[in-house]
Amino acid sequence: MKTRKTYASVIGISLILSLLFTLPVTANETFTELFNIDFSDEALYGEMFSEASAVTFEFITESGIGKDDDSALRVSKPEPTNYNSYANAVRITFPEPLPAGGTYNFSAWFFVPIEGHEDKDVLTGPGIVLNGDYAGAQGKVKFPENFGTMPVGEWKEINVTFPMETEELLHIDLRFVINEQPKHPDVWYIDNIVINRVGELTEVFIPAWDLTVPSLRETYSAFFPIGNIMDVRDYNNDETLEMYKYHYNFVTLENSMKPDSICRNKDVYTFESADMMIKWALDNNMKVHGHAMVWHKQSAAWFTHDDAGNLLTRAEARDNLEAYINKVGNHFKGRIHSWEVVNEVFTASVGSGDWKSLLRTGGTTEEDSQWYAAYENGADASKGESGADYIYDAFVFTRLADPEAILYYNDFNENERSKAEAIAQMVEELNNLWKNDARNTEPDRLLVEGIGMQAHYWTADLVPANVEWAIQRFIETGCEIGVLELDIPAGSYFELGSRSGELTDEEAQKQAQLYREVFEIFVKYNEHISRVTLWGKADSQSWRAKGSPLLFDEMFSVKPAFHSVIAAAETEFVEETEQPGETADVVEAEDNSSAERGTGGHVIALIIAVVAVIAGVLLFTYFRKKRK
Ligand SMILES: [Ca+2]
Repeated sequence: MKTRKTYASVIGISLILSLLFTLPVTANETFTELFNIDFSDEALYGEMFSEASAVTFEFITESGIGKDDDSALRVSKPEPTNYNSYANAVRITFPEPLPAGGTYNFSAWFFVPIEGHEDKDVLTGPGIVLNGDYAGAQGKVKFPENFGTMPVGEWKEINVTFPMETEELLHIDLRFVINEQPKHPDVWYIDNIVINRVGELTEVFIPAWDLTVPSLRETYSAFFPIGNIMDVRDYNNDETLEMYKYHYNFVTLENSMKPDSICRNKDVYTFESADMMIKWALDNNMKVHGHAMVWHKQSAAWFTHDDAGNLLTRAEARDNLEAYINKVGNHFKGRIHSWEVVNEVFTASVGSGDWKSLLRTGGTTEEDSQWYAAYENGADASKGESGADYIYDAFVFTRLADPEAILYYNDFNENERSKAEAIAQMVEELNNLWKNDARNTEPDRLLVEGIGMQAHYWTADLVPANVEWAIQRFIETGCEIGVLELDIPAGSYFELGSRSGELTDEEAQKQAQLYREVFEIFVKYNEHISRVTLWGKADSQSWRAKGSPLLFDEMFSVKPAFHSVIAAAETEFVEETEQPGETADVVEAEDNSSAERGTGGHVIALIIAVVAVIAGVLLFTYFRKKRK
């Protein structure tokens, strides 16, 4: 049953249910055993198990092989290649999904034999992924949060408890976390999988998109496209796709075009997920932004290091960069409107100085750039060579691979003036280099044609005037500007971890005001703005969920920030047509008084609530019977 519930109806249900049901949460919740799998009977459980592409498994019986008995699941890799996490999992698919509203405890034991692992590094720990959502934000679907390491020659348990608040649980993937060959076992055993429900099922409020609210893309159609991110989990959800078509017309794939998704191992390219989602986007008249060719994170070791972990030389890394970009650029040619060629080459915050002195350089933390390190390895300073040269190469290789695509540089904290200045200077220098490059067959065309403002802002310190300053500076470079990753969480970066994911009314209003101010700036400069892309659809799905950074809340209902974004577009319209007496406040008030809060809404809410209570009781009774 898929019923759209309005905000009012959700409140209605909440109120009525709170009167009828009280479901106390006690310290000692009861465990109801759902599955207990000791691998002694393949006929009983065999159909629940399936393997991903790079592993095989068998139910084996052998003296002493199990955790406490003579049976276990043996998992092995036929080939010592492709260590991608999702390609090395064993999946348990439930005969019937475990219902949403339940909290579940999962326990399983893992064993890695000493034999065959003598030369391995310290093995990373095992873990589980719920519903195949490897990209899940905030650790909500991947457990445990700290995977630790895996001892060789002894059993290790993973034991995690997690709620399924709004989604039913279809399947659980048992995997090893790391994607690198030296840290991943080649043979392992799994035993004693026990799944319990903790406590009783609670009532579930399924979030639902309300497509009667104004469409973001239609509201901004006179100014610029409105984009959002997409990942496989979105693609697999019909309601999400319908909402996406309603509000957005520019797509950035959240993960599927990053180097570690496309080519974690040399010469092994994986385009299926990206191709699938790009086809959907193009079939629905959307533009696609390629994110991203070169980034120091979610990169691949082979670009810059040999199999033994030694840093490659400048020439070797350059060959790898060219090979990768040539392959990927050609594969997607004709389908990518803009390529984000290089992402985040500068350190988080920069001072003033020559842009090359402000870059991420080599080092061992995830904030360092291995591209810079390898390009520095063999650079001839007397010829002006440095680690920074990978940036220019990446743009040139992409231009040559896909000449139609608009090439972007992208970074964050671009609203800090010193960083905006460094970005602008780099872009200007790269474009000057290109003017005299023999490979340039279009003398009137820039190499770097777009600057991406990630626009990951914070309510605590966002100064809209600095956003405008950056836009003005970027316009001077001759580039178009893409707002590529907009969100505005409440508070500051340092407060995020301690937040609850709830906004006070005051915080919601402040956030709305800032959204309005930045959108008014985007509208003011709309001739230079190629698109505004939001980084996430609803607060609960955001990478910064605890800061509630988006336009829709965890029930997918519109927030004050949504109304202010709509109003920002209409403010410009009012000014242009000079209609006196019609202020933005009036527009906003009209939005707030829409039908979903009217008297009719209350009646509908009451009807839905009564139906929901009956359904809830039936469901509750059904599962009590079923599991006993
Ligand atoms: Ca066993």
